[in-house]
Amino acid sequence: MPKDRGLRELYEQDPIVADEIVFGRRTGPDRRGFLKGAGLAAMGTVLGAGIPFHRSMPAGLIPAALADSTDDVVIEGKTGLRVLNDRPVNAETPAHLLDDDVTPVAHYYIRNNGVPPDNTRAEGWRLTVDGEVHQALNLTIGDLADRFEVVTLRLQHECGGNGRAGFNPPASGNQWTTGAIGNAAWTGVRMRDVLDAAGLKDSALYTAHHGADTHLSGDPAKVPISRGVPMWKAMDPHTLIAWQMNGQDIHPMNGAPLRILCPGWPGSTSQKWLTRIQVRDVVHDGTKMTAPSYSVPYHSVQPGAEVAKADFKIIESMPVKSLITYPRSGMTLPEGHRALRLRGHAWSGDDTVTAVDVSHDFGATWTRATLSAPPNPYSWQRWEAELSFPTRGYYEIWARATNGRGRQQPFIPPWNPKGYLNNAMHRIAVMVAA
Ligand SMILES: Nc1nc2c(c(=O)[nH]1)N[C@H]1C(S)=C(S)[C@@H](COP(=O)(O)O)O[C@H]1N2
Ligand SMILES: [Mo]
Repeated sequence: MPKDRGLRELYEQDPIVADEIVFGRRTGPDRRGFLKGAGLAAMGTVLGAGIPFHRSMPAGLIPAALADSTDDVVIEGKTGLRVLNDRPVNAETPAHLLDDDVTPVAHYYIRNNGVPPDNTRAEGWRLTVDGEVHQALNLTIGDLADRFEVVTLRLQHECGGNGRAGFNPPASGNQWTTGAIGNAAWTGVRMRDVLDAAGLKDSALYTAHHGADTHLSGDPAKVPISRGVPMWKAMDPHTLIAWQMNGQDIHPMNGAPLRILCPGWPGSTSQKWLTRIQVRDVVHDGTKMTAPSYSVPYHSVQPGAEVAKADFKIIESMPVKSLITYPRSGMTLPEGHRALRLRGHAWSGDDTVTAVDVSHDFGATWTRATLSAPPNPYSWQRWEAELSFPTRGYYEIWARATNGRGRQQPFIPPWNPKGYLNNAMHRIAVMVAA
C-alpha cells in the first residue's frame, strides 16, 4: 500500500486499485484474494470493527461505511475525534471535548507512526530492560505490579507537532490544530523504580524506547519510531510505565497493554506498545530521534528558512499552553445574556502554570482567571473566568497562560521547519445576540 495514502483516500481516488491492494491480487481467472492480514486489519481500523463475513466480500465493493460517510472514520471506543489520517491513524480532539479534568478514553487523541500490533493482550506481554544496567530484566505486567509500587497520576501529554496547522509557511506532517493533547489518569509503576532494580551503570546516559508496532512499509527491518530521554527525565518519579488509563485497560490505539508516560515532553517520548527499555551510553539515535525529527533550531529562524542538521536541538520540556474548553467556539449567547463563564486547562512542560488571562477585545485588555493547583505535578490545571460583553456582535476570546519562569504564550510562536511547539494563544469565537 502506498506509504503516504490512507485507505479512505485510496478508495476515493481509485476503488479498483484500492480493492486490489486491500484484497490482494487475483490468483486465477475466477479466483480473487480474500481480505486478510494487514489489509483486513487496516479495513477493520477504518470501519471501527472487524468484518465477520470478509471472505464473502466481492472485490470492487466499496464498503458502505466508507461510501456513505465522508468525514467520520469510526474508531472503536473513540467518539468525536477529528481524523487527520487513517494510515497511520491520527486523530485529534476538538477543544470543547477536552473540558473534563481527566480526559475520557473516548476523547483521547491518537498519534500513530506505524501499524499497531495485532496482539495487545496483557497476558504474555513482556518488557525487557537492558543495556547499561548491571542486571537485565525481563518482566510481565504482573511482575511490574508485584515488584514495584503502583501509582496513579494525571499527566499532561501533548504531541510535539500539536498546532502545526497554524504555521506559515506550512510545515509538512499531520496538520494538528489544538487537539493533540490529553490529560488522563495513568496507572503503572515509576520507570525509576524499574531502572533502579536493573541497577544503572555509571555509563547510563539516555534511554531508548522500543515498541511492538510495525513500519507502514511492512519492512520488518524498519522501525516506526524509537525515542528516548536523558537519564534525569527517565528517573523523574512522574515518568511512568503504565498499563491502565482512567482505571481501565489502555485503549489499543493508545498503546495497550503497556506504555511509557513521559509527561511534559513531546508525546513521542511516551512509547506505546512498550516491549523494551534499553539504557544507552550515548544519546539515542533511533528512528525519529535525530534532526530534524522532534527538533527545533537553536536560534529563531526566518519563516521558510532552510536549517542545517547541526543547528537543531532535540525538544525536551514542552512550552506553556492553555485551551478554552467552554464554551465551544462559535456559540451564540442568547438574547439578554451579556456575561459568560469560561473555563479551560493550562499546562507547561516540566513547569507549573502560575497565571491565565483572558481577553475579549483582541488582547487590548486582560482579565485574570482563577487557576487551580494541579492535583499532582504534571497534571494540567483548571482555570475559570467570567467576562461580560458591552454590546451585541462578534467577539473573540483569547486565553494566555504564564508559567513559573514568567514565560507566556505568544500570539505568533517561532516558525520552525517541522512545525513543532506551536503554543499560540487559543482563540474562540462568541456571538452576542443582543
Ligand atoms: N510505539 C509507538 N509509540 C508511540 C508512537 C508510535 O507511533 N508508536 N507515537 C508517539 C507520538 S508521536 C505521540 S504524540 C504519542 C501519542 O500517544 P497517543 O496516541 O496515546 O495519544 O505516542 C508516541 N508513542
Ligand atoms: Mo507526536
